[in-house]
Amino acid sequence: MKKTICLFLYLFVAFTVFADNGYRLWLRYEPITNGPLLNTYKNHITGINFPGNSATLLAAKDELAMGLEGMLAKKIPFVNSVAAGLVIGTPASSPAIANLSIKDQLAKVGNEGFVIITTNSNQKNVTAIAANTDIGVLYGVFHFLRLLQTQQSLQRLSIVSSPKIKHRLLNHWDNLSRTVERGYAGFSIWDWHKLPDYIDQRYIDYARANASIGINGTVVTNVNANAMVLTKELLIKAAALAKAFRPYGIKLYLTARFSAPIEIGKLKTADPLDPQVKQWWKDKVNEIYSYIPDFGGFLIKANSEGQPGPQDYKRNHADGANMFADAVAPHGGIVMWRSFVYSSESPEDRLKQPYTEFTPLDGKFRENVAVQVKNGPLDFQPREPFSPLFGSMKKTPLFMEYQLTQEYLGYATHLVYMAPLFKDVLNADTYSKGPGSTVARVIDGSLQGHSVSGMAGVANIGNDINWTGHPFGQANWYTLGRLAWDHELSSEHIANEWIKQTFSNNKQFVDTVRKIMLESQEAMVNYMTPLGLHHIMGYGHHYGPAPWFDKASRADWNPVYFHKADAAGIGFDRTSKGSNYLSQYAPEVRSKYENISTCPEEYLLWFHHVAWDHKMKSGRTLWEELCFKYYSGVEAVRVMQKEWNGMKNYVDKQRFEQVRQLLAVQEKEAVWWRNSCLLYFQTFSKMPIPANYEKPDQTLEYYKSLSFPLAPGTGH
Ligand code: BDP
Repeated sequence: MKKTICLFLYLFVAFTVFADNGYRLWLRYEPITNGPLLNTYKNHITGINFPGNSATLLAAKDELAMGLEGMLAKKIPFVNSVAAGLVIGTPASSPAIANLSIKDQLAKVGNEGFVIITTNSNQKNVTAIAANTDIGVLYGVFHFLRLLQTQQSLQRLSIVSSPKIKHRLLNHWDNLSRTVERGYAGFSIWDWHKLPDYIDQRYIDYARANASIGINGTVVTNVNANAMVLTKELLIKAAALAKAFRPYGIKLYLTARFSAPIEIGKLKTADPLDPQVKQWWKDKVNEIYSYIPDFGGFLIKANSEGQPGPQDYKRNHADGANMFADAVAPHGGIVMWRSFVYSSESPEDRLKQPYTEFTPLDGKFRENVAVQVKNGPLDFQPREPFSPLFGSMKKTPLFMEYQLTQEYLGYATHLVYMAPLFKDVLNADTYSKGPGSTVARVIDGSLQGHSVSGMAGVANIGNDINWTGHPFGQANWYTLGRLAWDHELSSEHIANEWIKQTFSNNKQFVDTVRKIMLESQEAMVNYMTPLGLHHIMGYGHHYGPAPWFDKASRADWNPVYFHKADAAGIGFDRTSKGSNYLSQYAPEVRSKYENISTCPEEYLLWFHHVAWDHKMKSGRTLWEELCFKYYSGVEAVRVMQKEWNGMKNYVDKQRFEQVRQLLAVQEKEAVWWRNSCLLYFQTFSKMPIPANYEKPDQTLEYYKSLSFPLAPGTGH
């Protein structure tokens, strides 16, 4: 009997210590193992003075109680005393907060920000978490828990924090059938069948995770929209989701199918200038608000990749967007109109089309319309220059759209930390109002003085136990929220925060894993699309390399359209001698890229068709450099593997093993990318792969013969 109990206890301890399925994300609240620090926390926090009982404050209290109990291994009571270590609330909810002289700080933080300061009561240090609103308090509580999880001192805090961007959003490309377009982490977490009566705990945990990083909106349906979500039955289900999210400050948005008035409204047209159509949308919107009083608004993909839109009726994007804007305006809703458009009829360089269609409409959109722009001009490639729309549309608020799901970045099998990619675009200078007109200032609204601002990430979330498939995919979700809150945070800082909360505060672990993360994007660029190559992946599913593919129904879906390799060289000439895409940028940007000698080599083949024997800065020829880059990409993954293997003792067995296996797949696929791309491009360059490199172990014919009919992410 005794033995059985011992064995049980042993297994229990072993399981809790060594297994972590990743479900808790960065909100793990593990016991703090640093003894002296734990003691200072315990001495400091003996009770919580936190009056108030709104749904949001109750959520904050629950989170705090759970977090503190987990980290301090002790229940911390809620007390009336103001000297017990923590006082929390708004001036309205908490007399203790109302008594503090923090008016100046509170005046700075607006409706969502918070103040965390160290004050004194009866000679005891007290931490005050204060805000103007309940949601500000919740954000403050999450920030405080982050300080503890990352083991910061509580001695002299003076934090005044508010979001730089107003709408901080996830975009789910989730279908009502629960497949996820470009989703690699299982099925959709929205269980439409069981809604509205069954509220899965996942919805609450999703809301907690989002609130912890400041995300305040979610578009729950695919941009390739299904009109059915606008029917009463589905709207009632959506309302149940909105209700679950509400205490966490998260608004629900939907995608609207432009042709819905025909499909579900039985009208003959969806013409945005038709009075009946306008009325149909007004009625529909009123109905939505009757179920969801704080409905956020619509995200719309129109006249793109076969989706219906205003151009079907010879109207333009502004006509379309404004119709929706007028319908949601009385309720305070917004319209996010996507600029990701390109037409099959236009022979124009595909990269030029969004600018060509949207720039003339600048100033023609209603005030509650934002144009949502993908970070780059093409489509979420491992590396892209910034979209020229960020510099050209000055009168329209522009939302940033990033893709967290790794459609073009190795699915959920490759480790790639996207903060450097996101920051690269944010830091880019558009010069639209002179030097310093960075994309960050465009999208936070400060450059042009817009009060509406937004940043969205196409979610990488599914019903996999750890939400994102790859344990490191969680870092990209985390990054989106943190950067939308404060785009000045560095990639290093965000990585540190995430690693410490998600895994461990151990310095060696943090330093090694941060290095892996920070180098991961460059590694991927090198083994997939170095030197400015782009869009050379498999057709349709976008899995793996297929630079040879030329059978798509439209030219600009073919990799050969994008790399233009021939006997003379490789790359897409987008200078004034080529497609003149560069004319869409300010002169300062244009001239830098136009000139092959000043064009950064990381974008060389994005902008120029370059001879195989062109001398690169390294002294190598272009062909040799291409080989060098592809081989370095693979080498970098091998280094990542070695470094991760050295982390075995610092991480739970389950996640260690997952990452180890995934890195092995990544290495294999990096080799596949390298070999097939080089063997294919070699058919044009006719130059040898330098002898000191390992030789491709398969032929080009073999790589070409591979097919992937079951690749995930393409179901509808
Ligand atoms: C492309 C995806 C496609 C999306 C489209 C979009 O392949 O599935 O519908 O982007 O953003 O990259 O609308």
